[in-house]
Amino acid sequence: MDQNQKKNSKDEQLDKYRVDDSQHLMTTNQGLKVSEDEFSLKAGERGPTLMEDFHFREKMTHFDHERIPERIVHARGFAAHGEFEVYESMKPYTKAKFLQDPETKTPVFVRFSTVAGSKGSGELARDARGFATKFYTDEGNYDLVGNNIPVFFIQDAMKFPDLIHAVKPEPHNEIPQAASAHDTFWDFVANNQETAHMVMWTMSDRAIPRSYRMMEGFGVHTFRFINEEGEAHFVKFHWKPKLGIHSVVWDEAQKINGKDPDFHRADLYESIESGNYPEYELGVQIISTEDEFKFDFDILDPTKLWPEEEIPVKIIGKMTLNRNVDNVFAETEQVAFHPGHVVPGIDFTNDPLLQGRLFSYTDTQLIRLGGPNFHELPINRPVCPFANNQRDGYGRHTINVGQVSYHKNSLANNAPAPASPQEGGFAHYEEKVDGHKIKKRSESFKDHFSQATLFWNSMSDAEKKHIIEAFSFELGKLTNQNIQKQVIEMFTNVSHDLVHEIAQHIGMTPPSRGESHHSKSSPALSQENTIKTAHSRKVAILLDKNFNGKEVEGLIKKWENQGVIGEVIAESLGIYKSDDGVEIDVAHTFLTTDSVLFDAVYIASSGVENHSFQLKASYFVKEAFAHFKPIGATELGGTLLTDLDMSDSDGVVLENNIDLFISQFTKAIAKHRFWGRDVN
Ligand code: HDE
Repeated sequence: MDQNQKKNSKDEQLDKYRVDDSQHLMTTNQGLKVSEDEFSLKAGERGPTLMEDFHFREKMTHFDHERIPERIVHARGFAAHGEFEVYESMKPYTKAKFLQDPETKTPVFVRFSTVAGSKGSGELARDARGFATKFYTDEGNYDLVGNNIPVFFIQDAMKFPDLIHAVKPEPHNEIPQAASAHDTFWDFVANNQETAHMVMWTMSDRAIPRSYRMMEGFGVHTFRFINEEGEAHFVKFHWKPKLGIHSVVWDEAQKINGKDPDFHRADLYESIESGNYPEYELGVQIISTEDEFKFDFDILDPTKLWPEEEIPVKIIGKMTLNRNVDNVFAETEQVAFHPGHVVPGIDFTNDPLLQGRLFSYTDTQLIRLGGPNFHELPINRPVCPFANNQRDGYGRHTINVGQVSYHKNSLANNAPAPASPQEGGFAHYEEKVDGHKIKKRSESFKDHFSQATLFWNSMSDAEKKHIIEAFSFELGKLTNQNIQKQVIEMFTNVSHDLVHEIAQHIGMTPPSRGESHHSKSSPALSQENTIKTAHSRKVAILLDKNFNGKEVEGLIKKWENQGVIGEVIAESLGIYKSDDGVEIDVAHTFLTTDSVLFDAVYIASSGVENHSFQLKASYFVKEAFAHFKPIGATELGGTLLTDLDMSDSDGVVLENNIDLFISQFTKAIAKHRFWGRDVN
C-alpha cells in the first residue's frame, strides 16, 4: 500500500489477521517450538519412520488437505482491494448509505475471472469475464456480482447447469479446456436460441480483453433502487473503465495463453504495485416504475440490454483498486460473493435468472468453503458488527457468550432484536404479485434476435470482421456438421451478411437471404467509440549494441512522465552501452518475452551488422504488425522497417525528429490498433 494512503476500515480489520511468520521461530500448530523440520523420526538412521512423530503427521495432514473445491464456474480469477466513492447523493432514488455522501469512502474487494476454465487455465480464453465487487458498507456487505457482458445466455436459472455442462470440457475426454469451440456448447446454442444475443458478445472482441483494467462491468439483471419514502425505480448497474474498453486479437490471445497464461493477473498486479491504480466509474440506468412496459423488450429479461442512447447511463461514482492481496488463497480464493448480499435501498426484481442465483451462491459456498461459517473468514467479514442467534457449525470463530441463542426471549430482553426500517432494518420491497403457479417462459421473453441484430448493427467493420472470424474458428472446430448447419440457420435470424461469410469459411452453402429483424444500432456498444489513452501501455524497445543512447534514454524518460512503460529487449540481459556513453538496462531477452505481451514496438537499432538480432527483431515486429499494433522507429531502426516493407503502412511511425517522433508514436499507442492495415 502507498505509504501516504490512509487505512480504511477493512484494511484495519484485516490487519488483525495478518501474520508475518518470518518474525517467529518455527512451532507446531499447538505452539510447540520445533527443533528439526527436515527429517522424520526414525528407529535408527536407516530405520522405519515412527508413528510417534506428531510433527511429521501434522505437517503432512495439513498439506494433504490444502486444496478446496474450485468454483464450479469462474474458477480462474484474480482480485484486489480498493475504495469506492459516490460523486453526488443518490438520495432521490436510494437510501443505501454508501450512495449518499461524496465524503464516504467505502472499502471494496473486486475479483475478476474467466467463466469456463479450471483454476489453472489460460486467462486469454474466449469467454465472458466475471467482475464481482464486494462493498464493505456500514450497513453490511453489498455484492455486485457482474460480468463484462451486459446480457446472459439464458433467461431462467433452471438451465444454468445445462449451459455450464455444455461449455465445460466434454465429459468423455475432458477436452477442450477453457474453450467454447466444441460440439456440446454449440449444440446447446442451437437448441436454446435465447443464447443468440450473448453469443454475439462472446464471439466479439469483448470476450478477449486486453486487460481487466480495460473492460466494462455490468450487473446484468434489473435491480430496484428504493428511497427513504419507499418509492422504487428499476436500475441497471455499469462499471466504465477510465482506460477505455480494449481487446487483443484472437491469434494474439491464443499465443499469450502459451507465453504467459497469467497475463491478466500480472497486468493487474503490476499496475497496482507501480501505483497505476485501475479506476472504474459506476453508472446507473434508471427506469421509473410507471415505465416498466414502455419498451420493445421486457426489462426483466436478462438477455436484453437497455440501449444507452434510449436510457442514458448516469455516472454516479468511482472505484479505485489500490492494493494487492497479501495472500491469494486467504483472500481471492476464500472470498464468497452473493447477489443476495444487499443493503437497504437496493432490492431485487422477478428476473428468473436473478431469483435462481439468490439460491445458488450460498449453496455453492457451503461445499466450497466447507460449512455455514464462511462469513467469518477475514475477507468475508462485514466491517459493521453482526449479531443473530445462529450458532456452531464447522470452523466457527466467534465465541458467542451468554445463555440465550433464540428469538423471541425474555432472558436477554429479547436481544438481539430485529431492527425497524427506521433503525436500518432491511424490509423487502412490497411488490404486488398475482399469478398462476406455472412452469413457462413469459411471452414477453420470446424475441431472441432483435437485440442480437442491434449488437451486430452497432459494430464497426473491423469488429464485424472479428465476429465473423470468431464464429468461423469456433464452428470450424466442430466435428458434427449437423450442429454447424443448425447454428448457421439460427444466426440467419441475426444477419444474413454474418452467416453468409461464416458459411463460406466453413465450407457450407450459404443460406438464402432472410429478413432482417432490426435496423436500430447503439453506438455505445462499439469499442471504437471508447476512451483512448497511452497511459500504462507497454512498449517493447528492441535494442542491439549499436544504438543512439541519448535518444533511447530520452524516450524512456518522456514516456515515464506520461505513464507509458518502455521495456528494453535485447539478445542478452545486462547493461548495454552506447557510443555516446549511455548505459541501458535490459529487462528481457527474445527468449524470455514475446511480441504478444506488448502494446507497441519501438526499434532502437538497425541490427545491420548483427544478423541474429535482425532475424529476431524482424520476427517480433512482423507479429506486432500482424496484430495491428503501432510500430515506430527513427533513423537507425528505420532500416529494419524499410527492409520489411512496412514503412508506409497504417500505424507505422517513421520520423527522424525525436520530438515529433515521440508525439506521433504516443498518439499511435493511444489509438491501440490499426485495423486499416492489410495483413492477409
Ligand atoms: Fe454466477 N455463479 N451464476 N453469474 N457468477 C458463481 O458462485 C450462478 C450469473 C458470477 O469471483 C458461483 O461463488 C447461477 C450471471 C460471477 O467469486 C455459483 C446463475 C452473472 C461469479 C454461480 C449464474 C454471474 C459467479 C460459482 C444462473 C453476471 C464469480 C462460485 C442463474 C451477472 C464470483 C460462486 C467470484 C459465480 C451460480 C449466472 C456472475 C455456482 C445459478 C448472469 C462474477 O454460485
